[in-house]
Amino acid sequence: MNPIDLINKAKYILIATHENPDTDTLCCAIAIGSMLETQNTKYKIFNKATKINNKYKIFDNYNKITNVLPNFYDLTIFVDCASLSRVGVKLNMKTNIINIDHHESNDNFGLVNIVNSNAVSCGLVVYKFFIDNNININKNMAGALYLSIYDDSKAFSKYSCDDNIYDVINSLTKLGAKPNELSLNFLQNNKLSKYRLYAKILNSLKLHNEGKIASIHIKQKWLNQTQADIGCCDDIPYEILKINIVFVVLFIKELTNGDTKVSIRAKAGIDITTIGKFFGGGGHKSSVSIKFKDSSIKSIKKLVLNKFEELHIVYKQI
Ligand SMILES: [Mn+2]
Repeated sequence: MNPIDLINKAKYILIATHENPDTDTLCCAIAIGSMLETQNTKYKIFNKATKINNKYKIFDNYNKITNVLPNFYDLTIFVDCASLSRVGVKLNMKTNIINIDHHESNDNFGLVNIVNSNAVSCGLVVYKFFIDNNININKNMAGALYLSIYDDSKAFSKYSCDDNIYDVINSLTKLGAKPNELSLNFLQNNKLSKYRLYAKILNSLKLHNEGKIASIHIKQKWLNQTQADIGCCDDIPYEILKINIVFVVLFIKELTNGDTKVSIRAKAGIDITTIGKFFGGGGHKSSVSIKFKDSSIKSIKKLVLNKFEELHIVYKQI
């Protein structure tokens, strides 16, 4: 099945992004939305969140992002979602589905699956989709793809960045992405509340296994105290990984519904996929996320640390 045919014959398209959105999922959706706009196709970008960071206002079609599902849509394009459930709500599954992603754990849930687990960002997969199908990339699309690649590659610092990424970035800047403008409007535009929360998270830092594993956490009450959003410090595990003795970081978050999420990040060369799989989570080789139906940070931390010990992940791989 050709994805372009599916897009052309659709009357209303829903672009679905994942829960607790990051820049990759939102910017991929913005880029695809821009493409639909140029061909006058009706669409909305769905995200479960009630509030989307207004940094994304720099994109023309920011107002297409909504947490209200349209009454009718006949095609759903998922971006940066390893599974249907990543969206966080039940969507109309009677539509055709195009699944565009880069997660190793993607279960190919679409009618069409455009999945490349070697890509450091879903933005790279979307870029290739545009190029392969001779889709014109305008300034809005180029800027969005630039940011999605910049953010998911952690500023081109991840081990999985290959030299192709620089060719793509070069081409995106030629197509109108302006790194300096984007950096001023997007990267240097954080709220003060982020740093209030950052300080609390840094204070929670504990080292385990002679410092090879570090853990940090967020408590719900800190979000109230600082008025910060839960996702605004998602870059902090990468900061902790910069500590020379640390190889793995556990970032434990109390969620509003009483569940707990553990995001695990590892230095290049350490494969933590087995930990993710064991606890029913998903992700990539060096980054997995797991949800627990339990709100005790202490007991969950112990559970995960014991599993690391049992599987000898850190010791065997260093
Ligand atoms: Mn991604």
